[in-house]
Amino acid sequence: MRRTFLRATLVVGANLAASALSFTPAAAHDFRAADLHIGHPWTRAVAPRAPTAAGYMTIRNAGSAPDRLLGAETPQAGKVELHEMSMTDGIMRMRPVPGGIALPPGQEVRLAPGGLHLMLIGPQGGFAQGARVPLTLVFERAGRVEVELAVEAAGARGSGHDGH
Ligand SMILES: [Cu+2]
Repeated sequence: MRRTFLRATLVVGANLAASALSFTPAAAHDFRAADLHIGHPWTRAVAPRAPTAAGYMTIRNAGSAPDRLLGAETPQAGKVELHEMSMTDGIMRMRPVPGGIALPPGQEVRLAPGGLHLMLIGPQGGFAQGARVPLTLVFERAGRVEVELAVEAAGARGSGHDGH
């Protein structure tokens, strides 16, 4: 009995931690390409006929030269666009980012819910929680970089909690 109670408490604690944006997950996965560090690329589970899915990650440019994310591709969606959210007349809208996402040297850029994100148009066959979606990021300087989006729960808001 006591053991069961303890376990339930731990689950509650994990959920609270996952709701904090600063939470650094044990399950995070990272990719490096030259001077770029790509932290925990993730997306949400979507149904087979969902029109879009969003992709999030952090990109840190540890080098001394600027770089730029020009676009992305995946075999599992019709196409991928770079989007940003902005408030217009009190309404959040998203629009394509012209010219790509600037990656200044020594800085980290966050693609996160409510801000910059990748928009996967026409995700094919849906994304199941726990799966990985292969993604090629195309950078001006670093070139093509292969990463994987971790598919998290449909309602996931922050980075990195994979639900186990
Ligand atoms: Cu979008």
